[in-house]
Amino acid sequence: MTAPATPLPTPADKFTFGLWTVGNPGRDPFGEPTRSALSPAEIVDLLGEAGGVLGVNFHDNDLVPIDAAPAEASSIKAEFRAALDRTGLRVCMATVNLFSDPVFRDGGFTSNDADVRAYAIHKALHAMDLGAEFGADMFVLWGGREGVETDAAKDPVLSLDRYRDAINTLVRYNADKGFGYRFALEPKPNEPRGHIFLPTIGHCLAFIHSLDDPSVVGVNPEVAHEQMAGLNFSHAVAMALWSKKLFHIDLNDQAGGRYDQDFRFGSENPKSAFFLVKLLEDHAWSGFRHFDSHAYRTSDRADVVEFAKGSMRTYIALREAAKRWNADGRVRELLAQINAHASGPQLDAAALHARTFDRAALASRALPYEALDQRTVEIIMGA
Ligand code: GLT
Ligand code: MN
Ligand code: MN
Repeated sequence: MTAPATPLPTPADKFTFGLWTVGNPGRDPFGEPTRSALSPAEIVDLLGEAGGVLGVNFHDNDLVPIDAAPAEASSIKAEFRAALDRTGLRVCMATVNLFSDPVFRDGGFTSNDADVRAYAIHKALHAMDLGAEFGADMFVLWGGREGVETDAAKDPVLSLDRYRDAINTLVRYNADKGFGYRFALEPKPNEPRGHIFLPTIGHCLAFIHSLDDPSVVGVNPEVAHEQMAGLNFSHAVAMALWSKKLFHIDLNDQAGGRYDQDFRFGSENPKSAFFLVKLLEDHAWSGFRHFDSHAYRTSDRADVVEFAKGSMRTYIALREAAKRWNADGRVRELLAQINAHASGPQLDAAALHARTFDRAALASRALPYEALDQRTVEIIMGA
């Protein structure tokens, strides 16, 4: 049996990459870079080479260094724009770096220092200007430094007030300027802080309802981040979908609850990646599929191109597998058996109170989940 052909990626697939992902030079906490740094324009060209990519995303300082003089900023922007024009890529999402500079050593929006909090908001407003200049309409907020190592440092309730006030300010600026951004909060439980505020999707969803205008704020779940918290990523995404708050997604992979590995999507847990893709496709989710991952530190530029291609190929292969799963005769037969009693009358307390049940009969209805899971694994493997 020959494996089914995997369609090539096209911009309609809405695949995007960050400048910091394919541009990652291979630095880690223990070692220096293993690849040479690429300019923003060179990164766009690399993505153009990968083929079928819709767009590129950036932090303010991925594009314009934090200390750049105005002339340097304009020439970087001009080169970047020329690269977008020659590759046909667009900017889909912008974000702000509130984690690299030492000024943010104790956080930005939740720093104990009012001047640092003010600077963080100022920097985010300027990052919104920059993203809007390139047509971005999605703004991600990853608060990697918003947290503590010791709970002696901050009152976490006060910190949430400060976090909320900062986001309210960005949302008001967005409305005043007519930028049309939607904001996506990205949780992570730890790293680089010992404990990060808003550690999971559930925390973010609850927090959003405290905002003055929750309508323009949603979430950006990242595979690795929920898995670091030991959670089922598809369930986190389902909660966001169910709440109509899945604004963006960061696709990558992770081997268990360790440091954030940002591996290529589907490279570590293809089965959970399958269920994620199936969930997004079954619910016709229309957002950007952003690969927030980087190539192994051992890769050279050519292998980084393979990494980018592979990320998209895996998504498409899993989407094709999900179609096969939905159409598969054996799957349908098993689902029909499993769901034979799935619908019932409307819930009514009086009727339920009075009803009698045959517990033994209910407990003996067939649930062939082993057979269903095995069939799933075989479909994923193309067996
Ligand atoms: C950083 C982090 C990512 C976030 C990026 C957006 S920055 O690379 O590890 O998960 O999505 O700020
Ligand atoms: Mn991310
Ligand atoms: Mn990550």
